[in-house]
Amino acid sequence: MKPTITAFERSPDRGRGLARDIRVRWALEEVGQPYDVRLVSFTQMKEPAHRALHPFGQIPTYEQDGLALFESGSIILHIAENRPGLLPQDANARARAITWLFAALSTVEPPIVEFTMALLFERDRSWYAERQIMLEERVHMRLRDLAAALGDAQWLDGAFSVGDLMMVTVLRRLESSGLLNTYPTLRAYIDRAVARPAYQRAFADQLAVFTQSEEKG
Ligand code: GTB
Repeated sequence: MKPTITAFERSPDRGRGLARDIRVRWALEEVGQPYDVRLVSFTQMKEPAHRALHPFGQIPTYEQDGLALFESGSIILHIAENRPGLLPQDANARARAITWLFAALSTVEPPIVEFTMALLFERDRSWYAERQIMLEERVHMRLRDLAAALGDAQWLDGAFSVGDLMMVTVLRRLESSGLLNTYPTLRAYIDRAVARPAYQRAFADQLAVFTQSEEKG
């Protein structure tokens, strides 16, 4: 059975690859697994039928053969563990790739999300400018260390893995902020990753959903 994932019926990012179903789409494309997509509105996401799949009423979810998962990290790890292409065979290398997946989610993503959410929703607050300096520096701290860890390598640890996939989707959230401008190796890392045919297909499919929703009005 093909897996079914959920995605925004009309994504607030206008299909620019920022909603987290891109991670799942990209992982499925990398391993060559066809899938179906069920689109959900913001209202449907909070209804019992969707909450039965996702306790927090969000996307993405993943269903296949009686298994239902939520959390993009858990979903892409499941995909990577069940089909070749995103995790190395060697046990230690595999553990390190999974470590980068966790690092992306628990060490790099939180300051990026906090920074970008403040940009979007807190601009009118009296304390915005002062706080943003601190949030920006927290992001830079992670970007500096990540750039040092990557060095001149193509990927974070050997071959492209689930860790790179997650890290790149996390970093892409900074695209419009300009914060990546002073990290040429991270810029090249992201560009290398998004040039992968699997990413291109995932992006095009996500964008098509938004374009079609606009056409319907
Ligand atoms: N930790 C969960 C995971 O990794 O799967 C987080 C899931 C999550 O945040 N889902 C968001 C959602 O369903 C969509 S991706 N939000 C609706 C809600 O909570 O009611 C987050 C997102 C949304 C929009 C943009 N954007 O417009 O740029 C970027 C990211």
